[in-house]
Amino acid sequence: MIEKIKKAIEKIDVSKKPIKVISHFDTDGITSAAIFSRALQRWNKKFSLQIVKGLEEDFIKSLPEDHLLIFLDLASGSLDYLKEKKTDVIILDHHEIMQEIPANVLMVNPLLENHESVSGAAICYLFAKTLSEHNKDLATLAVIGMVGDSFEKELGKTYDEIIKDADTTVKKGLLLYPSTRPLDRALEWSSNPYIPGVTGSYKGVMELLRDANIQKKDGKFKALYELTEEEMSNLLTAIMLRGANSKNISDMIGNLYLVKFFNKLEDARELSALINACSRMDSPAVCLGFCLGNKKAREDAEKVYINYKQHLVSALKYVSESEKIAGKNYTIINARDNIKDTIIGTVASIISHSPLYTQGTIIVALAYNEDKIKVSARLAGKEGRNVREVLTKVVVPLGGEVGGHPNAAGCLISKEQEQQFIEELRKVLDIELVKV
Ligand SMILES: [Mn+2]
Repeated sequence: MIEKIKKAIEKIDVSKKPIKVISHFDTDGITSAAIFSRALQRWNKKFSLQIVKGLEEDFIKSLPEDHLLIFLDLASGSLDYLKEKKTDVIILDHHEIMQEIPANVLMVNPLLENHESVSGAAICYLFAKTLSEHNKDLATLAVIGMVGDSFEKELGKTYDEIIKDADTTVKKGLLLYPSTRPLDRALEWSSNPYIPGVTGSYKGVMELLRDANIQKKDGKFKALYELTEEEMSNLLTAIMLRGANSKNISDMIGNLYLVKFFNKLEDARELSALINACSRMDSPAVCLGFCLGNKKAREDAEKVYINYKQHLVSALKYVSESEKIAGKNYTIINARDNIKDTIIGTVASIISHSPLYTQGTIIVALAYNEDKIKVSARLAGKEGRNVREVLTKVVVPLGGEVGGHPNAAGCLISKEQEQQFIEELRKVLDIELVKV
C-alpha cells in the first residue's frame, strides 16, 4: 500500500490544480480529515475541505472539475459516478470497492492488495508519515479513528506501529468509558454498555460500587484504568448481575487505549464518542478543530458533547412515549422531525439492546432529513431475520439503495414515499412472519 501512497504523494505534488478534500462525517472520517489536512498544511499545499454524510450522485456531479479531488474514508462505492468527472481523483479509503476503478482514479485501499484491514485514519496516517517523519505526532488521531470504526478487535502490524508512534498505553479491562475519569461519573453516564438501574442513576451507581466492594480513596473514586485486577473482576461481576445489554463477558472485556491529548491522559473511546457526537450535532468544524488541538474548539466540543447526550436522552424519552406501529415481531417508529436524522441510528441501536424488545424483534426508525427520510433498521438480540434483506425488499422497488449488515441496516427514501414505504414495509414484515 505504501507504493500507492507514494504515487498519491507524487500526483498531489505535480498537480497544478487547487486541491479539494472531501471526508466522511463519522469519527474515522473526521480524524482522517484532521491528519490529512495537517499533513498538507505542513507541506505548504493549499486546499479546501468539506465533511459530508455520504456521496450522492448529485453531489459528485456538482464537484468542480478544475480541482484535484481527494476523498477520505469514502468513495470506494461511488466509482461509476467519479468516472464521469473530467479531473483526477485520489481516494484513501477502506470500504468495499463496488465497481471497476476508472482511469482517472488513484485508489489507496487496503482491500485492493491484501493488506491488513485498517480504518481511513490509519491510511491517512501512513500517508502523512510517508510524507515526513515529523507527522508522527498525528498517530494519536489514527488511534482514535481505529476505535471509532471498531478496528481494535484484531490488530496487525500497521496498528502495532501506530499504537507505538502515538505512545499509547494499552491496558486490558472492562470496556466502559471514559476509563480515565472517576468511576462513579463514568458509570452514571454509560450508555454503551447501558447498565439497567445504574446508567442515569447515581443511587444505582453507589449500590453497584458497594456490591463490587470499591470504596472512595481521598474523597473520590479511582478511574477504571487504575483498578486492580481484583477490583476490575468484582466490578464486572456486579455489572453482569444487573443484566447489562445481555452481552456476554467476553464482549465486555477488551483493551483500553489511553492516549495523551491536550497534555492529559484520555481514553481514546471517549475522544471518539465526543468527535462523533459533535459531527452528528452539525458541528464538524468544531470537532475538526478539537482534533487539531485548538483550545477554543475544545471548549465548544465539550459543550456540544453534553448537548448531544441530553439530545439522546430526550430522543429515547420521545421513543418511549410516542405512538408506534407494532406487529408481532416488529416495531416501526416514525419520529419525523422529533429526532435528528444523524442520531436516529444510534437511538435504534440503543433501544434494540433494551430489555423491552425480545430477541428477534425488528426495529425500524424513521427521521426526516430535509426532503428525505433516513431509515434505520436494527435486530434485537443476536438471532432473527436479516434486516438488510427486509429493507432491500421494500426499498429497491421504490428506487433506493440499502447499506449495512444483516443486523443493522439503513437507507434514504424521499419524503413523498413515506406512507408507501411504511405500508410496503408492514406487508413484507407480516408476510415474513407467516413464512416463519
Ligand atoms: Mn472509516
